[in-house]
Amino acid sequence: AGCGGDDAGSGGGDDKLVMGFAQVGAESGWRTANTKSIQDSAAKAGIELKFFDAQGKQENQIKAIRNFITQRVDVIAFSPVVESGWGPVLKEAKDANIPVILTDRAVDTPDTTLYKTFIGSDFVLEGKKAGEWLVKEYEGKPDTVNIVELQGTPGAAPANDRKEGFGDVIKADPKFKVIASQTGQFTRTDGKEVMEAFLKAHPDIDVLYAHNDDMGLGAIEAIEAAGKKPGTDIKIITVDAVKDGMTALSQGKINFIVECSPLLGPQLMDLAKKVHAGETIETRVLTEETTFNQEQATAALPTRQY
Ligand code: GYE
Repeated sequence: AGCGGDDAGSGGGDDKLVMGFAQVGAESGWRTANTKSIQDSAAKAGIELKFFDAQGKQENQIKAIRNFITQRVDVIAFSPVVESGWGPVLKEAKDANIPVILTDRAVDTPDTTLYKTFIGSDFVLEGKKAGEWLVKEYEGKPDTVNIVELQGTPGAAPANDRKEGFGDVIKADPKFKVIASQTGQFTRTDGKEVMEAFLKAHPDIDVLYAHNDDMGLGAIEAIEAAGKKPGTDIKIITVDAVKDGMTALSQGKINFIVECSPLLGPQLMDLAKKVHAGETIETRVLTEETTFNQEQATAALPTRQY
């Protein structure tokens, strides 16, 4: 890594780019697919990857980034657990002249010179797509629609933005009522637990909006255990479109999924190489995504990569 003679004696004389990557954790099927994409594409691109799993904790990620700075990696990439609190450590990386690439999730620091680019989805748009499906589904039906919401990790960009986008669309019609909204931490276990509590407190739930497939899948277990039919008695909208989610959608247990692609690895490696070579890159790289209803899920499943 690096330039100049600091690789002398390393044997092959190759100057491999070294990337430090601080991952959120392993909370969901999405995350597992994302980690695999990053590891596979680093290997393919000939990039040496120092991979760190922060187990859902911002403090762990900050420590990992400081370690990467001390080790003088060529590029630091990470998916910030939450949006706030990154100013100081990003400043340290900048002062050390190590470029930072944000992947998947955004930070809220106003100083955008602290990172080179942000690659990932538009989570507000995902929330809007979920809301738009719901508005269509209940078009011409005047009755109140009781909605419960399972939010992602508190403070995480996809949790904040998916809530916002959805809320913005459904607020246009007062018949849509969010009667309960709580975090399910993006995990199946919490999704199930919180849904159990929702079901006990509210006998009249029409719709569940879950910020990811895993929480939706956990909630399905709770709904079935309560003697109700997921997808029929309670309509379910989720985000991600991982294989397990798509399977449930094609079985009629979920009604609509907004896709969020975890396959960010190839683009990340490409951008890292460009940044390292001193090329200017776009400061925002958006992921291309679609949505799935039940028929579309059935058609897409056989070739689904994750
Ligand atoms: O939707 C969820 C994961 O940051 C986009 O994190 C990602 C989200 C994804 O835990 O399943």
